[in-house]
Amino acid sequence: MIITKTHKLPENFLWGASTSAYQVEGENLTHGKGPSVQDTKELPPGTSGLDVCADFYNHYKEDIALMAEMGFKTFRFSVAWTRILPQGTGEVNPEGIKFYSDVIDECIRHNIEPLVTMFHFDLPDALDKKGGWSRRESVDEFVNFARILFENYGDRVKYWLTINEQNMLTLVGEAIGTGNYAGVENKYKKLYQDNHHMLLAQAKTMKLCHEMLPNAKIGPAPNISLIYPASCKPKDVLAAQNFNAIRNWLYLDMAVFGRYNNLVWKFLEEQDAIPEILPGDMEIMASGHPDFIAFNYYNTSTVAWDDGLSPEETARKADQQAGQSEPGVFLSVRNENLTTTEFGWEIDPEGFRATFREIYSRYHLPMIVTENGLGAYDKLTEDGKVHDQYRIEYLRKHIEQIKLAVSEGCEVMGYCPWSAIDLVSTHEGIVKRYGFIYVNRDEFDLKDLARYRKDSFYWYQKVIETNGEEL
Ligand code: BGP
Repeated sequence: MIITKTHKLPENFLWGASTSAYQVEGENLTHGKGPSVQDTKELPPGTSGLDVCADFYNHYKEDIALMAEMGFKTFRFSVAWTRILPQGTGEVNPEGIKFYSDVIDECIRHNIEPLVTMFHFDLPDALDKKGGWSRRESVDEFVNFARILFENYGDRVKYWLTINEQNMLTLVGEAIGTGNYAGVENKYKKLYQDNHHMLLAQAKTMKLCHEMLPNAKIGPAPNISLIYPASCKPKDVLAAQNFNAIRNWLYLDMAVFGRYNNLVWKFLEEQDAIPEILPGDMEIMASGHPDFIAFNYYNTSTVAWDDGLSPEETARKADQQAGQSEPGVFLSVRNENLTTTEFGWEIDPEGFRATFREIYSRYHLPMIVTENGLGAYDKLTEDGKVHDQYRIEYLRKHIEQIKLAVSEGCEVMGYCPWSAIDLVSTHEGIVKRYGFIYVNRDEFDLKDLARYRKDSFYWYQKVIETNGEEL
């Protein structure tokens, strides 16, 4: 299909950007906040702890003012569960309730719509120690937390996201710092039982949101990206379908249709990992109904059929970065058509458009992008500038593809790249920067934490001002 004319983005398009609590706030064990698994995990080597991060906790007014200066229509941030409930359940921390209330008020004062993620990788440590999501009780623990959020912020927050990247928690939880499988006999059995509980918690929360806040909208926020077959060999296509189901469709089929994806079910049968499903569970799953699909997109993946190569050959072909291969199901390979970031992440704007098309044709719900962006070692010049042309290029190419997807009939509500401001990366410390706003600190030297506008800040300001016409 040749597109000669792109459509304009909708007038009320939600331009903004994203952060998450544990990566941006700092003050991680003060002001009444309890530890989450992010605070107790072993830090990736060479990276600083989470006690300061970007110090958003103390700079939120300045930071939101800068977002307003860029013209943000929305700001996606997450609530730290343990700032609200230090133990995950039980006693509420009034200071935590007040902090997010103030953040929300500050957004509204600047006409920025708060887009709130309830859970972004930071399970309360107290609950984790009891077994985390493996326990049935975790479902209602989450719903209890959600109810507190709806009660306290539902008068002002219209857009809610349930769980950030539940698929990544399931697929690569160890790398995120949330998975501990020591002594677990069948890792898949545990992972997909945890996953079942998260899916139940999400469905119940979406239902509760609609009951308590009839004017609010809520959706899941997985990381969705299309999987390509390594070649047009029919078996490679089957392998790509396998991984698409395991990585992507399991999560959205359940959120939208309330049913297990059949390819995933087969995979779980083969792994002896069918989760325990209690009577009534599938009715709960079917009662959720998201209003939209939020998704994070960084890059596509490419897979081949696993044809029983020798271990050496498999290692040669396997994608070192993602390392996501499943014997007999799919084998990840590098896509030689794509360039990579300086951190080795493939860059694929057209895959972004393909992902929109695929999600929309499967689910027919409005979509909002809640993460997309490029991590780099940005440098602050002596006169306080950051020339991040590479980031501008990356974002421009991705926004062009949103416009094409919209012109093809995909409903897109908004775009929130990662990240609004520099923050601590999940794996690579604070020196891997994503923000439009530079935070003056190094990995271990906190400097003065002053904020500087990067070149991308001024560029994005223009993009928003022209509703994406000027890229
Ligand atoms: C996503 C997470 C974010 C963020 C981002 C970038 O998976 O939702 O929290 O960390 O990836 O990844 P990284 O920080 O590893 O560069």
